[in-house]
Parts: sequence; C-alpha cells; structure tokens
Amino acid sequence: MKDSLFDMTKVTSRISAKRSRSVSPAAGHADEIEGLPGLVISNFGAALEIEDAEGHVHRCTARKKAGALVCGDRVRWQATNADEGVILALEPRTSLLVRPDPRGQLKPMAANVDQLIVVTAPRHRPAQGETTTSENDQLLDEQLIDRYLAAAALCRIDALILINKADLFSDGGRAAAERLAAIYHHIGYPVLFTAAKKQQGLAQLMEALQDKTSVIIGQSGVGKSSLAKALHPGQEIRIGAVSANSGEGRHTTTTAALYHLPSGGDLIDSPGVRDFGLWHVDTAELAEGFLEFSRYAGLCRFNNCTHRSEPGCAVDLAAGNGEISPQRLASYRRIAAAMHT
Ligand SMILES: Nc1nc2c(ncn2[C@@H]2O[C@H](COP(=O)(O)OP(=O)(O)OP(=O)(O)O)[C@@H](O)[C@H]2O)c(=O)[nH]1
Ligand SMILES: [Mg+2]
Ligand SMILES: [Zn+2]
Repeated sequence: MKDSLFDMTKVTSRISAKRSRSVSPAAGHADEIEGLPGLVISNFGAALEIEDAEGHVHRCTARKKAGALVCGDRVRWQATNADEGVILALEPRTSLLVRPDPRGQLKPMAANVDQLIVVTAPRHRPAQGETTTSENDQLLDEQLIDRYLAAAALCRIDALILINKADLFSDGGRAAAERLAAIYHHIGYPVLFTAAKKQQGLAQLMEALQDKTSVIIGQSGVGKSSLAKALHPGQEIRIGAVSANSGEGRHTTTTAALYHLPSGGDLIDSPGVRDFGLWHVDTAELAEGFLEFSRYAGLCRFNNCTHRSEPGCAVDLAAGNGEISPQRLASYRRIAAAMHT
C-alpha cells in the first residue's frame, strides 16, 4: 500500500513545473503582473476568501490557470464589486503542505508555511463504568508524530510538538508523556504542554508562533481549533465534541483557515487527519526525515544501508547503546515496512 500523508517536496516540484508551463508570460515579472496582491485565508471549494493589502476580506472565484489554491497562498486578484473578486494568478510558493484525499490523490493543504505545529493529546476513552482513564488509554500516537516530523524535515520546515489536553493526564499518563517529550527534546524539537480548555501553556505557544506562518495539524479532536480560539478569543472558530465511545473527534473543521494572531504570527487551523497515511518517499528519504540518524548514517558498513536489518548498521548500534532512541528507530522501521507492503 502506498498512500502518502505528506510529501511536500515532490508535489511542490511537480506543481511548480506545471505552473511554469501554465502561467502566462505576463505573470513572470513582479512589475508586469496584473492585479493586486492578496493572501488566501480560507478555501471553500470553488469560493475562496482573500485578504487585500489593507486587511479587507474579499470572496473570490479563481481563474483556472491559477491552479489549486490553498490557505497561505499569495495571489494576484482584481475586484468585481465591493467585496467580491477574481483571482488571476498564483505567486511562487516557498513551501507546500499536501495530504491525500480519501482516494489517495495528493491535495495541497497549506502554502508558504514556516512551521508545523504537531498536536497530539491523550485519548480519554474511559471504559464503561470507569471514571478515570488507565495509563494505556492515554498513549499518544508516536508514529503519527514521527510521520509529521519527517514530512517537516524533508521540506525544511521547522516543527514543534504540542501535547494538548494536559489536564486529562493521570499521573502515569503524564509521566509517559514526559518521557516521550524528553526523546523529542533531545533530538532538538521544542515540545510544549498545553490545555487549551483551561488556558494553560499558551504564553509559550504564543512566543513560538511569533513572526511565522504556522500550520496546526493532528488528528480530529486533539484540540487544534480550541488552541486557535484560545490564541484568538474574538474570532469565530468552531470547536467540536469528542465521541464518548471512541474518544475520537468528529471532524468539526472541514476547511483550513488562516488567522492573524493578536500576539503575533499567522496560524492556519486545519481539518483533522483520520487515517495514518504513508509516504511517497523512498526509504533513504524517510531516513533523512529522522534528523538524529544523520550523524550515524554515514558510518554504516553499507553506504546504501536502510537501517532496517543490515549488518554493521551504525544507526542500529547507536540505538543499542542508547545514543539514539530505540523507540524512534522502531517507529522508522514500522513506517518503512508499511511503505513497502
Ligand atoms: N479536557 C480538555 N479538552 C479539550 C482541550 N482542548 C480541546 N478540548 C476539547 O476537545 C474537543 C475537540 O476540540 P476541537 O478544538 O474541535 O478539536 P480539533 O482538533 O480542532 O478537531 P477537528 O476540527 O475535528 O480536527 C472539544 O470538546 C474541546 O472542548 C483541553 O485542553 N482539555
Ligand atoms: Mg478543528
Ligand atoms: Zn544503517
């Protein structure tokens, strides 16, 4: 099975190659570009909302040659009346985040992003008659975190791990989450604990979002929109309930939306990811997405070592003596194995 959750690098190059053929010569030079500059702040299928240079919002349709537009895209547009317009062209992107639709087709999700905020949360799934959750029910989804982190690394986008709903942890659950946080912190990823519902941990998050465009991603129900709302209290942002039976969210957010935070920085709230998609990258690229492997990868006996089962693997050795996390190597191997079945 080969369905990629995120493969920004390849799609970016594919899309830019396509775009360079389809955009008219007039769009090639800043001075010659027709239309006014705008920023896509939401996308409801055919209708998009763009913000002009003065911060006014216009509902727009897009010319076909502008291609598939997403939040964060910089565009050229022209007004058709007071608050409506048409998008003429797409400006070059610095990055593009994509994910597969239910049929496995890669769809762009957000553009010009500097940072991924990978949100995870304890699943509160009390068994029937139970009032507290056991430690096992509180496990965070490490493999999904690792997929997102690898995606960010491969397109040179910074990543930050955010453990939300910290108020729901039992003592054991909290200790397990802290052990996990220590692993990522050691690699160099910032890790924050928040409780959006209780307004906890927000100051540090605000600081991390300053002067950047960040996209907040994670499974449905982890509290992405709750965080966006906590950071931007005046804004109308829908928040959903979590199913009492499964502990899963209900896909409340259906389209991405960009918010300018009063505390600084832009935040793109995105719909939750239901499936555990895989990559359209090869094993070597996947390994590069595990940043801490790079120090050892050059020391493997075989220069094309995939660090899965080869003899003389320096990454395996480093995991054996605790220099890198055995959990991360196991996670890499599981993702690599799923990519090749
Ligand atoms: N206990 C607790 N509940 C929270 C916290 N943050 C969010 N929630 C609840 O989690 C549920 C889902 O929150 P949302 O913000 O809609 O989650 P989401 O990640 O945006 O979900 P989708 O839009 O479906 O992807 C809501 O009932 C929130 O009130 C938190 O810090 N603690
Ligand atoms: Mg949401
Ligand atoms: Zn190796």
